[in-house]
This record gives sequence, structure tokens and C-alpha cells, in this order.
Amino acid sequence: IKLTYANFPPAPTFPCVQMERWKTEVEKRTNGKVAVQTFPGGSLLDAKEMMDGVVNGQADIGCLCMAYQPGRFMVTNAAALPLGIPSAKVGSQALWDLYSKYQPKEFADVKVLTMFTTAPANIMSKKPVRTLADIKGMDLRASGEAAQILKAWGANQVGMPMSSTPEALQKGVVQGLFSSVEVMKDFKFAELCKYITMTETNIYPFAVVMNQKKWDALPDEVKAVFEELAVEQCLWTGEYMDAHVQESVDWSKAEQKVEVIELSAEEKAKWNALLAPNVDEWVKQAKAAGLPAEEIIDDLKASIATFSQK
Ligand code: 3IO
Repeated sequence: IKLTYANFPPAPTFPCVQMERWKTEVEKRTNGKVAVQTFPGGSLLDAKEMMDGVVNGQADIGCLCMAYQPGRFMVTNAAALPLGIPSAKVGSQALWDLYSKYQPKEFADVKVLTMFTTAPANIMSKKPVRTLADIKGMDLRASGEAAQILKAWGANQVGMPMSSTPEALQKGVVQGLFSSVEVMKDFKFAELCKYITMTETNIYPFAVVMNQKKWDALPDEVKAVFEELAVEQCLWTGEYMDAHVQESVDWSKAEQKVEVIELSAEEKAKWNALLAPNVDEWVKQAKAAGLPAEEIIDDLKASIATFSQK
């Protein structure tokens, strides 16, 4: 059985590292019955065409960032709200539980193989950001809820997928970005962005989806291997991400002379206060879409608390 697996960013970045790990485990656990051919760097499907490309069979499997189509993935994007997720491991588990409980209809046409999140987002910039005055009007790149957060802080948010960001930074279209900071090393953003402002605000949620017909045609023992890998892959990726963020920060400081800026408690309180309306806005939109919005937020908060204690 040959399966194609599409991914949008370059091979050394975390969505592709987890893809290669999944491929290795699948090929091992099916004793070579399944062969997975991986396509990093948008070579089969691009960031924004990932979901439709898998639905219509251009790729058998695809890895997508749900922030790139916020309206389409309303339920799972609730995990991207500023709710205090402390790590990728906690975020990944909370996201998987959210998906499993609500089974959102936007995934009805695919088989969801796993989900995971980034570590919390921080500001990486060419100029230092120490106060809200510094961020005001700064051209910063983000997507989905992270972009709404930048807007609330007064930045000029510029929306684009991560895979388009190296060129935008290079050309000066943006002065920095807001995402998990393992990208400082993996995309070499530390060569241009000499400052990280630690805000630890929110995560980006990801899904790995499979074409439904391809899934239906798999033998039961292969399906069992994929099912057994779902939660395992979610945890593996969360742990990999958290460790890799630390590695990236250490490398950025030691090799690239990057300054890590910590906000004082007083300054941080001002930043957080500006984000209060963000959850309310999501609740309003989710209710308009007929979703049990408050229940989703309450469930997320409970999962975050539970997984944070483990
Ligand atoms: C991301 C996306 C691709 C490769 C590495 C990455 N690290 C964090 C993200 C999150 C994301 O999708 C984004 O747009 O910030």
C-alpha cells in the first residue's frame, strides 16, 4: 500500500519532523506493508490548499495549520485563544480532547489521523519590543487568532502562512513575527530577528488528515496501527516541540547574540488586559455559527488545568 503525505513547510521544521517520525513508525509497525512517500515544502500541496487537496485526493494525507483558515476550523481554533496553554504537550492533548469530544463537521469528509499544537507564541523581531509603545504600528506576521492578538496589542498584523515568512522578513515586508520560537533556529530567523519578547500567549493548532476513500480501503490491521498512533503522535510532537524550543532559544542566544526580553509583571498585566475581548469575540462568532461556545471554552479550560498538573 503506497500513501502520499503532503506538508507545507521545509523538511527541517517541526511539522515535517513529526511527519517523518509517523512514516517510520507506520512502516515499522505494518512490517513494510505500508510505504509512505513524504512531500515537504509544499511540493505536493501548499499551506492553504491542504484540506481541499486531501478531500479531493491530490494527496492521501496532509498536514495543515488550522490558523490559515480560521472560519473553516472554528471549533479547533478555540484552542488558539489566549487561554494560558503553557506548553505544546499540554496544548496538543487539550486540542485532541476538544476534537474527540465535539467531532466538528468540518472534518466529516476526512479521517483525522492526529492533532497537535505549537509551543506558546512569542514575538521575534528586528527591533526590541519592551513595551506596548514599542509594538504599536510594527509590521508583524501571524495568522488566525495570533493575528487578532497582535491587532489587540496595536501592531500592524500581516497575515500569511509560515512558509511565506522567510521572504517577507528578508524583503522587509515585515519586521518580525509572532509564533513558537523553534523557528528562530529551523528557519534561521535569528539571523534577522535579534530579539525575542517572551509573551507565552497562545498556540497554533495543527491537524493531520487522510482522504476518506483511501482510509476506507485500508485493511483493518493497518487502520489499527494508524488509530494506535493518533494519541501517541500527538504526545510525541508536543514533547519534541517543547524540547526543540529550548534548543532554539539556547542556540539563538549563544550563536546569534539574540536578546530574550522578559516583560515585568506590571507590563504583562497591561498586555493581557487587552486580550480579554478576544475570547468574547470568538464566543459571539461561534454562537452565531450554532456552536455550544461557552461549553467549548469551559472544556478547554478544564483540559488545560488537568494536563498542566500531569
Ligand atoms: C509553524 C508552521 C510551519 C513550520 C514551523 C512552524 N512553527 C510554528 C508554526 C505555526 C504556524 O503555522 C504559523 O503560521 O506561525
